[in-house]
Amino acid sequence: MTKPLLRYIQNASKKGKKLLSILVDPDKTKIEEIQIISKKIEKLNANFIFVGGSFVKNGTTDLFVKTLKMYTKIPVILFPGDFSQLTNNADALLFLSLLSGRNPEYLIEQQIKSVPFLRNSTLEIIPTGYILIDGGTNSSVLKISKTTPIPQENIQLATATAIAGMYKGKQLIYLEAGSGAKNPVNFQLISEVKKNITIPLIVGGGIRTKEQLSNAYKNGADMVVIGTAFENNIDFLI
Ligand code: 1GP
Repeated sequence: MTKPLLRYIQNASKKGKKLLSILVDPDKTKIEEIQIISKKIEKLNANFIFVGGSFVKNGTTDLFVKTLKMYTKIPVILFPGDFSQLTNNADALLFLSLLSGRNPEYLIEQQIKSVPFLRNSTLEIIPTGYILIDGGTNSSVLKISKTTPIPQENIQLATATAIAGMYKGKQLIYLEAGSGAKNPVNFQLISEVKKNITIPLIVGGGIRTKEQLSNAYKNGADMVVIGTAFENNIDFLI
């Protein structure tokens, strides 16, 4: 895989090559399980492994990613719930701003807190506009961020938020229904956002079937992120 990873994602998006990322949460996965999980992720031909979660204990991510790196060459991208989850053992970081929310903690405070670490870090930093869409459950990200998601039917607001993110210089837009969402991001919303941005689009939250995965791709997702379905039925995509 060519580095930097953002370039790889941009090229894939231009060529219409669809990308898959598997999300693993250090809070839910034991270190001893990493070897077997890495094999399964390789079998799926996933392009990236995302590591992160809402309730990860301080210091856990470092050893977790280090161990992951012992068993797989798939690039690891941090998808942190907060700045304590940063580690140089990963390849890149989604530098998230929660654009759908109005909580300064996740718009700028966490980002400032990460600076002392990032100034001396080797991580590739990827500015990412993170947009929460109502997935029909009170997901961890909603509880932690104390923000209101955009309703699925408010396609106009979701699209304007994504465009504003692009104008602000974000390199990726991530439409998130929340981990374990009852309803994944609806296809009209994906399609409308995709039509209106020129940067790659990530979609995640509540995708549990091959059909939902291919619908997300068909409607414009350049990358799909799957976590819960992989945890529950590790073979569902094979
Ligand atoms: C959550 O988008 C990811 O941040 C993945 O969601 O766990 O529902 O697959 P799931």
